[in-house]
Amino acid sequence: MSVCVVGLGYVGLPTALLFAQHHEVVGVDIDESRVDALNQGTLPFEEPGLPELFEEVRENFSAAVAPTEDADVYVIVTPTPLDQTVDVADLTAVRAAAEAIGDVLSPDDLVVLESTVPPGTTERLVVPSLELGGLSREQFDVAHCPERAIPGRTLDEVVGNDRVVGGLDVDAALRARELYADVVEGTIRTTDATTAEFVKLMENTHRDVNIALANEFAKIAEEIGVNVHDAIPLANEHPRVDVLSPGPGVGGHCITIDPRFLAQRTDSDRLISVARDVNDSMAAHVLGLVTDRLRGDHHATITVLGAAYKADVGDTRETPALPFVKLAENAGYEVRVHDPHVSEFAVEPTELDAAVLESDCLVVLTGHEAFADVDPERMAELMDGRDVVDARATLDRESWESAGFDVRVLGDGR
Ligand code: SAJ
Repeated sequence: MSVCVVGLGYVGLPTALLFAQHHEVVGVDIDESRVDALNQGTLPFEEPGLPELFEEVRENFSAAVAPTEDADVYVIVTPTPLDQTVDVADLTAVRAAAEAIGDVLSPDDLVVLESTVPPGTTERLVVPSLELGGLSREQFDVAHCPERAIPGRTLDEVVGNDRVVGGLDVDAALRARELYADVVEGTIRTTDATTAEFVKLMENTHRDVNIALANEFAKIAEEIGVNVHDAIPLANEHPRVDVLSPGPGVGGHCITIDPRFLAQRTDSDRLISVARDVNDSMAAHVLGLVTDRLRGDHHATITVLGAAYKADVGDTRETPALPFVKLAENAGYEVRVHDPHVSEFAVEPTELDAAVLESDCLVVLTGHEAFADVDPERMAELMDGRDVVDARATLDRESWESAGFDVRVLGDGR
């Protein structure tokens, strides 16, 4: 069997390389430089295990800028961003991929959509786009198999997690299940395409709403004089409670966006929309903690530790650091950003010592393990101020306080 994976991003490329352990795979991307680099043996981003897998499957994998007609199976893994002007999914890339596949599609081929989409998209957009190539719906199979992998553990999760496959009909679901069974060790459940689309959006919306709840608990704890980081583990001892961790907001390409894909299809989204707003409000809340520390000195210099959207990854998509930096700059602060995982991050300087030199306040926005190892004594030598706001409860408070710092942790009202 020959597989063509369209979209070589954070999920598409690892998935394509996993398929290449079993099949001939052509990976397609509109970014010519990415295609050239891959054909010359260079990976476009970091992901644990990916270099080793790439090396192993090089003979079975090639990259191209357009789908090949030789494939029997096509998998679409293109981005589905939010069109911010109208708050609905921008399905341009999915439509373009389906139309390009439609041009080369043969009878009996299988097309699988992995991209996260609003309910109904597989049936109402993917199928008609494929049909533009000349075949009709009865001549090919279509299924939706939403990805469930978390960046930083993509390979382990693609292989290990259970999956849901929704077919436009039973045959399509069974064929798609067979395809994924080559690489997925978890259980693969079959359903219809729209249910599979809904399931994916429910998963990320569930996480967003639960993070919002943790963030609201953090704000309440500050008001009532309690440390939420003491309270959460105690609440989580209840067998049916699992409170997540508060933070400066929710980032990443999925959780910030997917709840809106549900909202665009319904008016029954009150809780979902409020949760989004709560999470979006956290950058301003953290800035409020900073302003309290700096006692209104709006000319102070702030050093942000962490540009990535979450711990120990180099991914800055939808990072809460960006709104925080914008708000802080608008308030008059000079802001520097340091992130050891994000070398290309546009804000200079990126070296820690230079970033903190003569700074008045440190603000931890990402819980990178590396930040737990930062030496507070060294920071005290370099900085002018002694204020720290830790929005991820990452630093060892005692050692920073012994070095003379005044540490404020998000959610600690004591
Ligand atoms: N976060 C918190 N508190 C928490 C957990 C997370 O503030 O307790 C923040 C993180 O710092 C980050 C954001 O939420 O900014 C999202 O991080 P995440 O680790 O929860 O999720 P993602 O976006 O990296 O990956 C999610 C996963 N979905 C779920 O866990 C339901 C992943 O399984 C999906 O495959 C992925 O979205 C996707 O592509 O849809």
